[in-house]
Amino acid sequence: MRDRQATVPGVRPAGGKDAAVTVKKKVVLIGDSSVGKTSLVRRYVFDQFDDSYISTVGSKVSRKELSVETPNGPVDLSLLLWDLIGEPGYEAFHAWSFAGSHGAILVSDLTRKETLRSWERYWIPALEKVIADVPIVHIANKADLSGEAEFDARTLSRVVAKHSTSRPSLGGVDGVTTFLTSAKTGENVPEAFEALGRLLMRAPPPRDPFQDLFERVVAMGLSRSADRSTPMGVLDALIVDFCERSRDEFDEQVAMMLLRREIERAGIDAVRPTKTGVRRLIEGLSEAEGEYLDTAVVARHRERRLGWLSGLPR
Ligand SMILES: Nc1nc2c(ncn2[C@@H]2O[C@H](COP(=O)(O)OP(=O)(O)OP(=O)(O)O)[C@@H](O)[C@H]2O)c(=O)[nH]1
Ligand SMILES: [Mg+2]
Repeated sequence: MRDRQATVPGVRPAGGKDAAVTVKKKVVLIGDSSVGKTSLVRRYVFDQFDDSYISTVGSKVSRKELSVETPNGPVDLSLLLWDLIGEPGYEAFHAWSFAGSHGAILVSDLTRKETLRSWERYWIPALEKVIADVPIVHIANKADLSGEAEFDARTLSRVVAKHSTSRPSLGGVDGVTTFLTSAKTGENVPEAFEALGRLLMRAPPPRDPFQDLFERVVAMGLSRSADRSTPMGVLDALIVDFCERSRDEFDEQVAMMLLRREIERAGIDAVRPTKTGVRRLIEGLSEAEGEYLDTAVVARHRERRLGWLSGLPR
């Protein structure tokens, strides 16, 4: 995300009442597949719910405006909600997406305890590798299925307390950072997002102008060392490679839309990609890049990507 700084439309003395300030914040929604990340965003942004399940390929970004009370008056907050693929195999893409985030929403599924365990096993360490101490709101979703629950609010709080102690801004000084939600009924959904909004406004503004750049460099380093020994690993590398190399051409959202289209055209199931499917994607991406890049550059990209593929077993 390029525009990470607060935008201040209109001139207003600092600290005045009736503030006309809009602050933009990038928030990542993370957690295992099918915990309900997309459903939570859909409920919060559009007040809708859908029982069918379509796994998110790559990422989808939605925007939600809200007003947050601060000691200096109300602040208009624009949340850019990055809803990410929940498959932990997309390590490089996750690292790449985390860079520049101001906060996170960690989601688990109340009916599957392993989704809570994977916070500690995968999501929290992955996030901490890329970004510094950012506010996090912790959600156990599908509260409407309480009869099938495999853990409760106390277990959730215990897990959160364990990893919050070393991170001061996660301590929830002025409020709750854990929620039992239901994207289906809407229970606690706005409350959870609004709690993060308040935490974001409480946390100190980005201190270091090089922080974004630093996080991006860390993320790219992690992406390069990610496992490419499986079709999913190569697909993961391809997604980052395409997004990163099209940064000069167009916005990340556009890159992701293009990628999703090519992934679909290649007939790839992002949960179980095959070598043949990934090869088709490489050719599709070359074709797409041919529309706006030099032939020599397209050929270089294609060769590099086919090189990753050649490391895979037949
Ligand atoms: N009963 C119930 N079902 C839910 C709830 N939230 C989501 N679901 C269902 O759970 C399934 C998965 O939801 P998604 O929102 O697509 O999950 P996700 O975390 O985005 O999954 P990935 O994109 O694969 O990472 C869908 O069938 C949803 O309808 C909820 O609060 N209650
Ligand atoms: Mg999803």
